Amino acid sequence: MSRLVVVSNRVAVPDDGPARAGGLAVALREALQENGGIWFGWSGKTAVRPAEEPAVTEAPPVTYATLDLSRCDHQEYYNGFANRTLWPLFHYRLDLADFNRQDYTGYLRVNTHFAEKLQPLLRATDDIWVHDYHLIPFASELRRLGVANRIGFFLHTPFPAMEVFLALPSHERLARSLCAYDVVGFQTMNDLRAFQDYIVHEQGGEFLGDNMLRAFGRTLRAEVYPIGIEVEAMQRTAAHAMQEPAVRRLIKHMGERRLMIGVDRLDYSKGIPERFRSFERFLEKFPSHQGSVSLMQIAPVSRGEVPEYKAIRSELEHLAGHINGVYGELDWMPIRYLNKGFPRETLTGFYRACRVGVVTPLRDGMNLVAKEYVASQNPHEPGVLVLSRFAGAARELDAAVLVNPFDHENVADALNRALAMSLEERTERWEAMMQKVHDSSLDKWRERFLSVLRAVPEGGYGAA
Ligand code: GDG
Repeated sequence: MSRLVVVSNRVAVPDDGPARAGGLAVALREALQENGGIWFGWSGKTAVRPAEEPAVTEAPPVTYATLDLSRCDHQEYYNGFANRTLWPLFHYRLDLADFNRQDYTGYLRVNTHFAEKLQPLLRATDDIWVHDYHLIPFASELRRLGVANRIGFFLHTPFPAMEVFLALPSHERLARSLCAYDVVGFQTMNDLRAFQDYIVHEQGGEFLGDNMLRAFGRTLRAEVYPIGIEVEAMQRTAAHAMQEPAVRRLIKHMGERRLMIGVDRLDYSKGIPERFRSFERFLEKFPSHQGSVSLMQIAPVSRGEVPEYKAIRSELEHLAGHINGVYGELDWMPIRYLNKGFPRETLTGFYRACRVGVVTPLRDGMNLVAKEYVASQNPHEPGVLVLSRFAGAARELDAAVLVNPFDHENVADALNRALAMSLEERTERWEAMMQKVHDSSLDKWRERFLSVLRAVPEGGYGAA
């Protein structure tokens, strides 16, 4: 079997400690361990004068190779084009997208540099798997350097509707770069259709059937691979986690009162302010829940240097303060807003202890929290998932209580309905969702993608 080379913006180097390795990192590491390979990408560090060559950590059969970024590259590539242009645009936030040519140049520069540094480490038979919007041009840069290996790409975010993508001044260049891959994976059918639509209607590409596309002189496979979680591990952890001190403290403190939980990186795509407003409407509309139901929102800070992320942080502090000030009592606070992260085990215990999981992003590629909440439930007394129809996860988890996160009235009603739901209905919905969570587990996602990538004919589909 050929080696695997994983390329992602951040690399989960084992030396960084177990805390950083989320489910995805573990799954990718396992794939690398099976056949040996390289995990290549940014170290997460900036330097005034970054070393020319990658720092290498050997953990046979896996090699971790990382590069530092200069401050300017970090600003233009990461904080700039990736997180202030592509991220908002791919999440339908044209109002927040900043189209700055200098950032775009920095984005291309880093992709070129990374490709040049990976190329000497490659063997002709390696299969290369590139992840996410930071690295869209990576394959075209490798191709320019003569790399003819199989290269796959998975987009973790949504791919926006054609009219939105067209607003990007560099849309054609990025689409051309996507077509330099042999396999392009999306989270949902919606994303795949948006991509096909753009390729066929804007670029005159051809849909060949069987998920094959021909455009920009290349033939590629574009398909849906919904990402998942490590289901069994999560179920086991959640059952044990009820004994965790933090979880016991929470349960003891809550007594007879009931909790709803939201867990999100502090990001405007996650709809947290809208969620708080809906929760306020819920308290106003159903006053019997005042004093007896709280929303616990865990929101570790992310991308703190990007101005829009600073703005949402202060908006949330203001909103939580306002709602707690208006509705709070001496012995009850409606919103528990925690601006920090928790260990994974504690988090699964929190999921299990909370009657309602509130996952209401305005737009999300998949949203793993939705699947984690479901997998963490006690099978004899499962909680209810309230899920945004704009999360990729809603395509599979249609047995959740689906909501429109922009409609506070709708979400308030759904929260009330979730609390009132009979055990029978909760169990029925939970079983249906568990089935879906199993069907698209993280292992299955990885295996499906890699088996399709490995089936690409030598020299690519064009050569077949
Ligand atoms: C991108 C796409 C897609 C959160 N707080 C804590 C913590 N987390 C973990 C969750 C979950 C992960 O972070 C977040 O995953 P999501 O899927 O919800 O969201 P993104 O970070 O935006 O991820 C998304 C995903 O890629 C995968 O393809 O689903 O659509 O945007 O696993 O549990 N983990 C710990 N403590 C916390 O406080 N330990």
